[in-house]
Amino acid sequence: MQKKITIVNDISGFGRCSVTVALPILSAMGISCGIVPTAILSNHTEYPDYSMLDFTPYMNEYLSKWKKLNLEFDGIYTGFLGSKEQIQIILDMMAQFSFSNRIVDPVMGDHGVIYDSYTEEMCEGMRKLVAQATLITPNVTELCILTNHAYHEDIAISEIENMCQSLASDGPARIVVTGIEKNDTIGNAIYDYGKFEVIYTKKVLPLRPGTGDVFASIVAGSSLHNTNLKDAVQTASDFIRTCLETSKEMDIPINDGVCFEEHLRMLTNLSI
Ligand code: PXL
Repeated sequence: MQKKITIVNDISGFGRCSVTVALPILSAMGISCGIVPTAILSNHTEYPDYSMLDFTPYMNEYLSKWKKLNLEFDGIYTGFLGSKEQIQIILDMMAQFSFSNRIVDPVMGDHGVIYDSYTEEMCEGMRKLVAQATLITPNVTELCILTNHAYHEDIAISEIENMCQSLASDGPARIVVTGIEKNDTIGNAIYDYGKFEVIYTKKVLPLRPGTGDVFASIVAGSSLHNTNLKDAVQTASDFIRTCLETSKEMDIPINDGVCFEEHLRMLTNLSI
């Protein structure tokens, strides 16, 4: 049976992030995707200027039609949210559609900085959403926000493990912490039902926006395919390293994100 996932994320018209990353990656992984847009942007917010239409007022009507169609999914995968009200809408969706895989990428910030559009109330709401997830993929900044831990450079691995344990105690049993920078390597920590380990890969500069979306999309697809979490993380980090090398060779502007199109075939046989 083909697996089906609902992607709840923004549509950024340009700049390889959110839906324009999740849809091709999950499709390449053989998963059928439904889309619930949270916002429509001309381009992502790392560019100097952008326009954004918040989709909140349309979401309940949109989802009522899905309900009428009796749509059923194996999973939900949420990313960038456009308003605090969307958190309750997603919690209601989780109750109504009973997704067995609930993957939350708590997109809130990076490198110690919270994104422009994120308020403290939204961070609070994100803590509630994360508590309902089966798997989450925060970066180090987001892990700190979720656990009310002060962010600092050179965070110790033991601090990351403690934060994972505290989040998992009343929330997701599986956590992948992305982008742990250590000299010329990048680590990804895996917390899988109490077992904790970190795998490192060579850092390919420059780092690019949308990398977290590529990572979370592969981990989400692997979760639907019941792939072992460590193997999923290894696949995601190998894929990203390859794509970052190509992005550099092709001289893709940093804000245009991770050039993944050339390598999608690396993901097509994973489910077989
Ligand atoms: O990649 C995360 C992301 C998602 N959506 C929007 C963003 C960003 C990061 O900048 O701006 C709109």
